[in-house]
Amino acid sequence: PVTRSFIDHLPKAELHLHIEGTLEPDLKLKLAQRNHIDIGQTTIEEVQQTYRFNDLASFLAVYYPAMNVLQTEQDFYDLAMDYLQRAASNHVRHVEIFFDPQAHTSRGIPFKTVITGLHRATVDARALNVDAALIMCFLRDFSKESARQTLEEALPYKDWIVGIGLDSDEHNNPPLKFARQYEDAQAAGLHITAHCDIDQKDSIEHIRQALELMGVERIDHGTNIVEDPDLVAYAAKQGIGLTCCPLSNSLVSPHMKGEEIVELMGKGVKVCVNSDDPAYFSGYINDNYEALASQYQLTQEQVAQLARNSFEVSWISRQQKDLYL
Ligand code: ES4
Ligand code: ZN
Repeated sequence: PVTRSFIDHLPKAELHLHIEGTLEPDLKLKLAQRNHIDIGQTTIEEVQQTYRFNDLASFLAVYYPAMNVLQTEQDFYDLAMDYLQRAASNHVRHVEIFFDPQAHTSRGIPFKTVITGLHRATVDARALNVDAALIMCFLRDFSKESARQTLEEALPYKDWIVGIGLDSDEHNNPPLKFARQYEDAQAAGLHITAHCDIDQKDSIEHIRQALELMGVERIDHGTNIVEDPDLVAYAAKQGIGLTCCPLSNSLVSPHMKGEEIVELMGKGVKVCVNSDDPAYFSGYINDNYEALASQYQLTQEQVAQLARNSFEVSWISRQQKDLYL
């Protein structure tokens, strides 16, 4: 049996974490007050009562409007710093943080405000013994023209960004929609990953496009790959990372997909465990490890393998990986 203490003390990397999804009810209320924004709730309990979702769409409908409280550079700094402190206490040694610039620029917040605040937090995180990098995501339900414009705005800051991701509503928004932007980002030296959420229409086709046609290095979620043995073999051979999120899975589907995670690990696919949107999905990274390990009776060796995988598929140098492993 795996104890919580074993999980707590295991050094780990977190590779699937939306910074906007770390907005806890107390910070949401504090920022609403600071920025004179009426969010319709005034207590933590009232905010928590809005967190009722049963699928991706109902979650995203609560998630995006809440971001209105984020207005200033300091707001983005405070958001990221609150998360990074929790990451440190979860023994996260390296984190690659997703952010959604279009969720902010589309409501009039300058790109520079967002990235400057987040970047300043990643610098200050070094004092917490957390190495932090940023992954810029395109909103896949926005146009490819909007993605192109966002990439253009980001390129002057490319030294502050380690890679590109794809998130939000997957329905009828395949990875290939952004093939050109992914090529351009790669040409600029950025790593690439994409969400293929669990149990979506066309899951396998989206995973195939992302892996075989676009050459992504990781898939975020992506556990539906088990349905296609050829793709599983390809992922194992290429060292593709799957960034799984058990508690997130269990909130948008009946399962945390533990059987799939264990099966993929057994087939040599580099799966790892992450928290996705921890303020909304009731748990940070160690809670995700604990839920998975207890519900599926993982061994200590399997849990340690998941943590090793998280460093292996991270976007740090081989030399830096060897320091953690
Ligand atoms: C997300 Cl669970 C999930 N799926 C797609 N996009 C997202 N953004 C934040 N969480
Ligand atoms: Zn996600």
